Amino acid sequence: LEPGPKAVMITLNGYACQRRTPLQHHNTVLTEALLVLAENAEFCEDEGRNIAFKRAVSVLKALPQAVRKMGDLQGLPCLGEHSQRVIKEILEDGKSREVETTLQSEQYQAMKSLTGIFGVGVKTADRWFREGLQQPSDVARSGQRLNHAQQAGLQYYNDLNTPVTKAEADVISRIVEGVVQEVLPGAEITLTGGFRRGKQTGHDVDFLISHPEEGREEGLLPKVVSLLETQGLLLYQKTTRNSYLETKEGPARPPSNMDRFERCFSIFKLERPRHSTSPEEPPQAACEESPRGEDSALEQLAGERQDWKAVRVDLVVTPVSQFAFALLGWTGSQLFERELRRWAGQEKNMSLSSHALFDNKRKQYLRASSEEEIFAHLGLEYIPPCERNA
Ligand code: DCP
Ligand code: MG
Repeated sequence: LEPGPKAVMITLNGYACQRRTPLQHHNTVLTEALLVLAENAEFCEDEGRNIAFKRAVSVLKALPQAVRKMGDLQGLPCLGEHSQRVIKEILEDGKSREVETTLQSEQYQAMKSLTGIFGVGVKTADRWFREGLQQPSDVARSGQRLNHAQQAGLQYYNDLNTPVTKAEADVISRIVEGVVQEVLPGAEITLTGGFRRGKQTGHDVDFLISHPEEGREEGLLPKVVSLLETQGLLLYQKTTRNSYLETKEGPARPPSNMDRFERCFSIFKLERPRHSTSPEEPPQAACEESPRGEDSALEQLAGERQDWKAVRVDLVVTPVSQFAFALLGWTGSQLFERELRRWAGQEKNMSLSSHALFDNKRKQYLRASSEEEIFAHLGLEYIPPCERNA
């Protein structure tokens, strides 16, 4: 047999935090298909399957070229039998029947719309679906008991399901910066989350707030929130207090995934630019029609175009001693974070959180004032934010 074109075998490490994963990659047809299955597994509360598909996706994202034949996958980690079957079908037929069926299923579509409501998780969405609700307007009509977050989620459904642009994130950065400076001169804000990884759009805007002098950040957030409210900039907010406690024995096991910083989940009321007079102004892209326009009957003043947009913003306050951990923990991606914690636990017998790194063997905390130091403590090569898009 004639050998085909010479195969270049790519090797990749097994943990996403050992790999460089750029934002732009060469296998979007495959990753988008597998992400549908990952999402569907999440809707079915099948955590194992959800993670398995996400790991497969992250391996494909890290490849330096497009996959053309199954042989290209030889030796790659995290590609389970199910993922391979889907990939094979797409390489041969251009699409996967399982993915198509999933996309068309009533349950998937309903769960997608319902979990798209801010404040609604998989459990609630699933209960509503079983009660016959399929979309936000059904929920609005049904007279369900809703908490404040869910009420806001319904009310601003269209805006909150329209991607936030980098330009909008920059406008919000300037607003937050101004308010924080007014409350506590010298405090610093840092844009984290997807935007720090180089994404041009996101579902929200994430900030860390800190002060170079330990302890000065205490009591800051309620004042920031109250000033934002006075200025009419908040449509919704829920502030929770810091509940992090460090003990000599290390973090409680299993360490909670959720961090314990003082934080504010909010919805900003962001003025839309009137006329783009200077190139520095945010582009009018912010004013494009929502992809879910058919639901506009909901709350957003039926058809009436508002001169503002609702945008989800998370404000997280960290003492400067925990800043590097908070930065690493809030930059994401979610899978990258998960893999960092798995690496720490399984390979290094350490516990990593957004607050600290604890060496379980030596029973001591490992301090760090930069992300680079944390990677070094973990015995990992440093991966910059723009290559953490696992
Ligand atoms: N994060 C986490 N666990 C949480 C909350 C957040 O690990 N419970 C981390 C990982 C995320 C980052 O914080 O990447 C920000 O959370 P987002 O949900 O905002 O995720 P992204 O900013 O990455 O995505 P998007 O662009 O959609 O906002
Ligand atoms: Mg985000």
